[in-house]
Amino acid sequence: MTNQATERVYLGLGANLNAPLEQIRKATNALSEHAEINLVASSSLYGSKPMGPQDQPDYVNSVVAIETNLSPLALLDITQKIEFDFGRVRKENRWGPRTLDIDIILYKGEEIENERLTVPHYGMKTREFVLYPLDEIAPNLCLPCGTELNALLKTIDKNGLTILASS
Ligand code: ROI
Repeated sequence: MTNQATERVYLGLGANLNAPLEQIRKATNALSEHAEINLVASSSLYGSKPMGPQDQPDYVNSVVAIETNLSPLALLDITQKIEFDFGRVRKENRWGPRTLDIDIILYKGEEIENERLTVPHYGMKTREFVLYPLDEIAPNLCLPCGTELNALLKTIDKNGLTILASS
């Protein structure tokens, strides 16, 4: 039996430009093909309303679980390289549309705080497009702060979140 909270790493994927469904599928593939990443679960692909400015397309979001011996920052280098390979341009507008976003949501039950990375992801507790896909692949998960995923889900509206496709 593996302990999903302390052995797994959870990544949130999001895209709302350039055929976002395909972006998420290809990014998931790129992760699974990496020699030091073992993809162990991936959620359905969800359609979600944009958080932030509404004058941008709806998003496609998913959450995947991986097992890896990579350090958090080595993993961040890899996820950022995949983002850039997929044509992501880091613009000034933090809340604007994007071709591909890969966020480290949870890393083996650890709390990480440095200038490049904050884990758990600072927005995860309020984002329906993270919590519901996460629940699909890690039901009954407990966050490092002790909060139960089930308790968070009770407080977060689905806000039109829909399943678009299986992974
Ligand atoms: N909104 C949704 N629905 N999904 C995202 O992945 C997402 N990513 C972002 C912002 C701009 C906050 N809004 C989002 O970076």
